[in-house]
Amino acid sequence: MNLYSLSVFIFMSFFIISCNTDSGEDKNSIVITEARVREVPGGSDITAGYMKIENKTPFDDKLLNVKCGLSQNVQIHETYIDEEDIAGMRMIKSIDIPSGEIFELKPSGYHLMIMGIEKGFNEKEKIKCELDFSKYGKVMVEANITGF
Ligand SMILES: [Cu+2]
Repeated sequence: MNLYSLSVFIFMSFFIISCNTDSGEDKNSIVITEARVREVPGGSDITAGYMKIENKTPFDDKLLNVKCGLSQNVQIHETYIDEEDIAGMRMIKSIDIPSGEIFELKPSGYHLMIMGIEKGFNEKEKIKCELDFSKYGKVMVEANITGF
């Protein structure tokens, strides 16, 4: 059993609160809603980010890369269950987002792993993130900070 993965998984399982962020209704665009980052508990330099990504463009696209304020190191993670029913998570290179579909990054599923956070932040702040898509290019989003 990977204790680290398990503890992070349990830790994230408690995080089920979501907040709304600004949403665009533009046709032919990629629309991000409910972007949020979990507040960092004392002593930790790692947290998770979640959001909904709606591909309103006529082409299938791919999320390739994410950058966020406060951290130089953001990974796209998936959660998996192994043969022994143990949950873990691992980095993946990209997420396919077909035209017309909504892909949700959520607790216990796909998520952003924001690592190496340089300082703590609290719920009054917002975190700017930049998402880079294969065809659509870059999308800026402001993520709310949420607590437990
Ligand atoms: Cu992760």
